[in-house]
Amino acid sequence: MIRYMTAGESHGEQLVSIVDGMPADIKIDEKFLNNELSRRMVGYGRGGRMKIEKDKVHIVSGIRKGKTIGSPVSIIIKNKDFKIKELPPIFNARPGHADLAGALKYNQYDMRNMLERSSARETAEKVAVGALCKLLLKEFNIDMLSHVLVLGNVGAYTDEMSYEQIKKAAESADIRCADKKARVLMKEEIDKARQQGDSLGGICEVVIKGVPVGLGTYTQWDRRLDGEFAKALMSIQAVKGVEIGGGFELAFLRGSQVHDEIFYDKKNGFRRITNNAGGIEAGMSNGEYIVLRVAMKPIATLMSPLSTVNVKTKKEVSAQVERADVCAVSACGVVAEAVSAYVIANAMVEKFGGDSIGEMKRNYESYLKQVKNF
Ligand code: EPS
Repeated sequence: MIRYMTAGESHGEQLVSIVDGMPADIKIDEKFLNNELSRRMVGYGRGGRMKIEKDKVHIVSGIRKGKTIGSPVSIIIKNKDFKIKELPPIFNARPGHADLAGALKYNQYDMRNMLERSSARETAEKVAVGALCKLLLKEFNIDMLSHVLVLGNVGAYTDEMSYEQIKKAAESADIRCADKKARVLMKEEIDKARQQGDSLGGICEVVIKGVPVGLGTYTQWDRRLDGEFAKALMSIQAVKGVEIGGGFELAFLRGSQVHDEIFYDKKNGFRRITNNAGGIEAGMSNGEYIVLRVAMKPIATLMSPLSTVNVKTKKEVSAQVERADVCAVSACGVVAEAVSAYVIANAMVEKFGGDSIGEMKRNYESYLKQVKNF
């Protein structure tokens, strides 16, 4: 099993993660890892912090001669904006942030102690870990994309676009939206929100290609692949909703309109024409593209702050104003990819045995043969 933990505060010295259970012999391409970190940092609507940071991985264990060796991999990312000791205390709790519940839970009046760890700065480490998992997935030709589907009240239209077209279009735009017309309107929305001291959320979609049939299982609740995705995606900072395939919309339709009919031909084996299930049936991958969506709430720090209470004086005040992003939906898609890469990598290791890539590949090939000859 692959497990990981992260540590580090937003303005602390550095972020750290330890990734345990990575198979041996994965080629580590640091350029790829750093490129993944930069994909997370772009995005129209991000704040001043992204101009300060130049995120780069520093791998300090688990690798020798450019390959994993089976022992835990630890990754450090330095914070250029390291100034945690100088930062003033926060007593005016921001609605929507970790401030108040965290203060009461940890018995701390200075809510800087909540802000610093709950900040989405931590997602830099999630992306580094996800990048490592993507290197494992590349060995099995598993690829993924993410794009912005909704930002504020603007929706993108991508129904007629192929996987490759969506990927190319999203990667070429700083807003990470594949629909050219929607991009313009989304940027206008962000500009408007910025002028009004407000913030915005949205919806991102992740599509994963090349996942074999049979990852995850229906036999136990905590081994279902859909459950694993829901947990990983829902745990991203500011995410309030997760959908798989047709998601909530399926509830309004009839069974005959929803379920993906099954066809068979000698050349391609079993196949579907529709994919309302989003590549997962009964907690297992079914061999189709996996389609996931996350809804991100608007950023909680507002330049025109909401009403709140000072936790020391108990008086009504305006919420703390801090430097923040107006909108981080574009970054959220990259983070959603990263945690999805972790879920798939972990499920691959579970199914195909994960001490070395060679062992995994032998088991994988033999399984594919079994499926083909079924
Ligand atoms: C964040 C607040 C901003 C964001 C930050 C998340 O940081 P700062 O308080 O330093 O201006 O830029 O995101 C990152 C630092 C990052 O790397 O994505 C928050 O409150 O969650």
